[in-house]
Amino acid sequence: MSPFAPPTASCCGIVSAGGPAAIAVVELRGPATADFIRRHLQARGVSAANWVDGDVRRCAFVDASGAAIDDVLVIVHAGPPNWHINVCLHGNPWLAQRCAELGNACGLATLPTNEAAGASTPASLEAEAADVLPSLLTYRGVAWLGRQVAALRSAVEQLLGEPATPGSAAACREIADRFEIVSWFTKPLRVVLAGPPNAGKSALANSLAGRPISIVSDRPGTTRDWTEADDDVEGFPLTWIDTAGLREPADEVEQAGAARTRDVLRSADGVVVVLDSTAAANEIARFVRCWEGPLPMAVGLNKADIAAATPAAPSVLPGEWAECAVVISARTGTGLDELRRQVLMAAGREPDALEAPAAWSGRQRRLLRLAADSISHKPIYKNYLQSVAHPDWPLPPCRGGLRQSD
Ligand SMILES: Nc1nc2c(ncn2[C@@H]2O[C@H](COP(=O)(O)OP(=O)(O)OP(=O)(O)O)[C@@H](O)[C@H]2O)c(=O)[nH]1
Ligand SMILES: [Mg+2]
Repeated sequence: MSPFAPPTASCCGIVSAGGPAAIAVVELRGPATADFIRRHLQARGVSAANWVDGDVRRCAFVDASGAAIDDVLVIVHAGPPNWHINVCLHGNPWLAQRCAELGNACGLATLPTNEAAGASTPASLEAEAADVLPSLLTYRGVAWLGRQVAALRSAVEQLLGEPATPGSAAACREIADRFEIVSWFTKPLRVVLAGPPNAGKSALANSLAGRPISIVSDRPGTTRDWTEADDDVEGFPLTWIDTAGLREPADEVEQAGAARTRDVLRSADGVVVVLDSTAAANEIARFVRCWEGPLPMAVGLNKADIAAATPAAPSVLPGEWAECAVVISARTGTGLDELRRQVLMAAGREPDALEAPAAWSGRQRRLLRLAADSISHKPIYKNYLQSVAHPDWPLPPCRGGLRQSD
């Protein structure tokens, strides 16, 4: 079926693969979807009567009595009267099953099995998005991908309507390169909290995680092994890793703890250095001098609640550390949001990039790069571009063994 052909009957089914995942996706199509929306989706914000193609809407998913079942995101691929929506639920298989059953009860037949989860070649951008949705870890990721279906299609249509120029090739490459954004939502950013003993790393880890993951004590050398906690920072998944303090080890166990900290530092995406801003300036300077890790994403000047009005720490930090220093208190929570923002910025999680069209599958990325490389052969360029937006489009003459399933 062409991705643009109106559905002939109302149907629904689970289109995400079975098994554990962050998100489960149920697809509903056809006029009877209106009944499902009326009975089972309570929009938070714009009412369903005003939804338009390309919208991503947050709703309460409720049963027939109005009792809440889940908090969901609805991607509107097509509005009334021939609705086509994806309901993105938390990845519990029971929730997806319940959603599909309630769809059936509203007169939506079960989707033909070849269109349900596991079909190897996506027939449309919508189906290709449904393949990726379950691996996204936050609703911000789901909302981003939901909007991308319309954004990618319209970017491709715009390129097809313009003369093929070097600027068009550059635009194709930019869209292809934004494929990286998928990993922002599928792989949590791993950020180590490192610093001298007693700086407040564990207290900070607990505050950031919102629950006690590490023992806090005024005895230096308390943390011996690393612990980690998942966080959702403005919709970006992130894992904080609390580590043993770094100093000349007092004993063998502490030495082993410091060695583990160095191992974790090597495999992480970045580090936040935590310093006790009430410590003597020469102690802080000595720690900075001996630091062998990467340039910090942020420096947390901790214990602001008891620090002097003008603590010594900032004045002894090298320029690059001072630039990313944030005054914080793990105890009161002061400065923690700013610290989180600083980390996101250092990791290049640019909210503006989410507004631009992006490839979200390896197939799309490869075709966009092939289109850019073929810019001087207009028919081939256009054929590759058509294939980006229409996965079932007959492929252009093969270069480099591109298969339908790539
Ligand atoms: N006033 C104040 N005290 C803090 C703050 N953060 C931590 N502390 C105290 O500082 C001491 C050390 O805190 P920890 O979190 O255990 O320090 P750590 O850096 O994990 O220490 P090690 O595990 O030994 O490396 C404890 O007594 C905490 O209560 C803060 O923001 N303000
Ligand atoms: Mg600790």
